[in-house]
Amino acid sequence: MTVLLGFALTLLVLGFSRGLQPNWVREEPELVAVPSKFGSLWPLPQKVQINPTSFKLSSGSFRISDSKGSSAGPGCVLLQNAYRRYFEYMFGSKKQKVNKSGKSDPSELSELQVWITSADSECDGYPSATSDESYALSVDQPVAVLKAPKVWGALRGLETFSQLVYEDDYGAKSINSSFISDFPRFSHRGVLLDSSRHFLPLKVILANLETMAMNKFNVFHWHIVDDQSFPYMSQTFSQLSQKGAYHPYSHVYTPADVKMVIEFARLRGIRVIPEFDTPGHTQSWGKGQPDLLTPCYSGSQASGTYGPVNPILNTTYDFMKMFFKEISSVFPDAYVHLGGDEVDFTCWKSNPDIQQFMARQGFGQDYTKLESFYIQGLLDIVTATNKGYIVWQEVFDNDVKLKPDTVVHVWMNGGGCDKEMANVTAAGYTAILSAPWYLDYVSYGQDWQNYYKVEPLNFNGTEEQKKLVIGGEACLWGEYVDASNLTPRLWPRACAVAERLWSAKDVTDIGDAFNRLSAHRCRLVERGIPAEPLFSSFCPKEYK
Ligand code: CP6
Repeated sequence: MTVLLGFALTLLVLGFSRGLQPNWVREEPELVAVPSKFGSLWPLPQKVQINPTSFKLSSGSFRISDSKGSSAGPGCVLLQNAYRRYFEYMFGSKKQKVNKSGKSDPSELSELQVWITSADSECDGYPSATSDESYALSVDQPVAVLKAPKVWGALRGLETFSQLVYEDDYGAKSINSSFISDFPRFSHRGVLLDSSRHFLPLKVILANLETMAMNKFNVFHWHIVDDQSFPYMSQTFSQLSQKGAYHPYSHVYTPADVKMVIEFARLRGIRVIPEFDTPGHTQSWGKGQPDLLTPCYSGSQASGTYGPVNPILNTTYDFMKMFFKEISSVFPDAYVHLGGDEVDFTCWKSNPDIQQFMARQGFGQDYTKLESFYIQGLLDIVTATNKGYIVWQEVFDNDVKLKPDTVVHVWMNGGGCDKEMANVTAAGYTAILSAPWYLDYVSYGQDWQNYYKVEPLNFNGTEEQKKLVIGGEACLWGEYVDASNLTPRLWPRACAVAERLWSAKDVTDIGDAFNRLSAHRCRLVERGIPAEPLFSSFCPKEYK
């Protein structure tokens, strides 16, 4: 038996090596990364001019400092933190001797001055959907200057500056004379992580936020709870995580944990948008909140299993009122994500009380009407907490009455989602796109190129409609992802989405993207992020 199997395998291997490969092996392009004229910049800034003149940077004398006219001074913790962070990314954490000769070397760049130009730097605020992330960077003698209206632009510009620094052939840090002016194409550039299918330790979430900042992402969509577990520790309903988390102490996010995520993200110009997905995807809620879920029936008997949130009880809405009141005060962002996806009607259909309610309301057999009834109630509750909301596309598809500033999150049909984008924006709603960017789905080869080639505005619609597309999100659902594989699965594949959402529409040269992304990925590895390789390659500093 073993011999036979071995023989069959040998044949298979021989077959493959004789050119009988399936075409997914042969189609792999033979790309070798070569230097791009844009170096390792990622995502590519809107306007880039890199000149041949180069300056040396020495860790002993180089400084990042507040410019004289800046509205953010030494008291701006956000900027001081960022200066330290980027100094270490450029030079490492080892202190080197200060150059005490006093003579200034004309080929050396000694300073980067950061100049916040608007009277309100927003240093102590939270980033928002309308934050100004623009900046202008001039790298020239005698000092480099980074000008930005707000701290958010300064953060993006510091990342860009750090990406311009390279090691010359003798190992000395250098930077070329450069002029860059930059701003994002889309304002909503997100990454979804799912901490319910697997608990994600705080360290993993923070490392991901750090990597998001390196790619100018600005929204962390925290799909924090789902069917499988409820790791959010609620202060109002402690039983939810007590009973619903994988482990009541080790696999929960305490209020202090959540605060830390929010502050860590803020310091990097990243919004934290939590998703509390209802009425479906709520099995874990039921464990700590009796009567919240719908009892399913088999025949005339309750079967002991539960379905979506029970939409016909007043207690459901009382609970949601208190729960979202807490959420609205814990999470500072102006938006919460309310889910509303993939509601399975089987259980609702089986329940006699629900059937009776349907009849009384005149819903007939149309369970989308019941779903809408629930969502409508929920939206009113959340509106009363002064938050805006994002919902998955089904909520729009089911004709729920939405506030005009509702954001509809399009996730279905991958490349065939153009119709949905057209419909959502034709109805006047803002949209974010995720359908082509499900990064938990893995396949052989350079799938980043498929993410890269997406053009979010390639749907039939007016200019007015296109303006309603505020961005997109790369989604890493958690069924097959935990702390062991999250980072290399997400990076550098999410980088493709980052550039599509930040850079100009005509930045589509896949060869140049490959060259820059190869170098950018090596930089991620150098910075301690275990990002997977794009293809056969080596990094200058991978051997340690
Ligand atoms: N979980 C939740 C999921 C998904 C959705 N919502 C999902 C569906 C299809 C694919 C991947 C993920 N795992 N809550 C849909 C938005 Cl292919």
